Amino acid sequence: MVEAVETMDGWYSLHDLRSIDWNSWKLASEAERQEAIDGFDKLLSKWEAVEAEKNGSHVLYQVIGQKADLMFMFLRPTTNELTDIETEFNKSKFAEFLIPTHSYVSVVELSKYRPQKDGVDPETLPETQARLKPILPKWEHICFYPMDRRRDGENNWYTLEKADRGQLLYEHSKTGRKYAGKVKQFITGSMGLDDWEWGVTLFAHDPLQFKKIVYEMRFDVASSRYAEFGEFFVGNHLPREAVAAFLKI
Ligand code: 76R
Repeated sequence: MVEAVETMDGWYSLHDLRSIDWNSWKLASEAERQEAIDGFDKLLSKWEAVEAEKNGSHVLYQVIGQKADLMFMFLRPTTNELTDIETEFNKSKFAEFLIPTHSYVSVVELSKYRPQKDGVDPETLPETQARLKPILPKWEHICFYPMDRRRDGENNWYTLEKADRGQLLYEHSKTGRKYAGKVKQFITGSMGLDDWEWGVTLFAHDPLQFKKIVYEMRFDVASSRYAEFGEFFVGNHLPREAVAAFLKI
């Protein structure tokens, strides 16, 4: 039996994707639409206040293509707070015009593959805590997809020794670091929480950088031999101030 790796786990994460029912939105009265927009703005302000207090974080993106229209990513200390957000949102006027299309539950994860420096537990470091409880960037573009580590005959991540997995992830991280300032990544673990093993959420100023990093990483052994990928969702940032104009009929 090979050794697992200890993970450091931070805030719980919910990716929540919705489509807008544009027909019923158009058929609604001006007053109803305004009520929906105002209520949504209130919710966004409430979530912004939580973020300002560093008790969580969230982002909102407009999804490209037909998989959804809106993608939220919420981070909170507990899963109860995530269901509270969902329930309050579902009861809102705006939600009457939304169709849930996809969701993903996970938790911000860092792993302890690297040997401890000077006997200091990395989890106690303020920089680790900041990465486990991050304020999500509001960069122009987002890319979200789930992935698994392969367990197929010779290509089984889960029968590799820990040191070998650590080495492959170190090499993977060298590719990742080439994209410093261009791509920001958040790895959320979802074993026991959702259908895949990890969620990958990337932020970029230029969406082409998603294609470049994912393409380049396909050649890292950690991905070429040991990764399986799910559906991709890509979007453009939708700031609170732009929501009313986006919804205007
Ligand atoms: O601890 C760290 O964050 C630094 C080293 C590092 C680890 C341990 C790291 C760095 N990653 C790690 C773990 Mn990653 N990462 C992905 C994807 O599309 C693909 O081929 C893979 C999807 C991307 C794009 C990406 C980007 N990484 C992981 C894990 C957990 C593995 C496990 O435990 O088995 C997954 C699933 C995963 C997947 N990674 C980086 C990046 C980038 C950009 C970096 C550099 C971050 C930086 O140092 O700034």
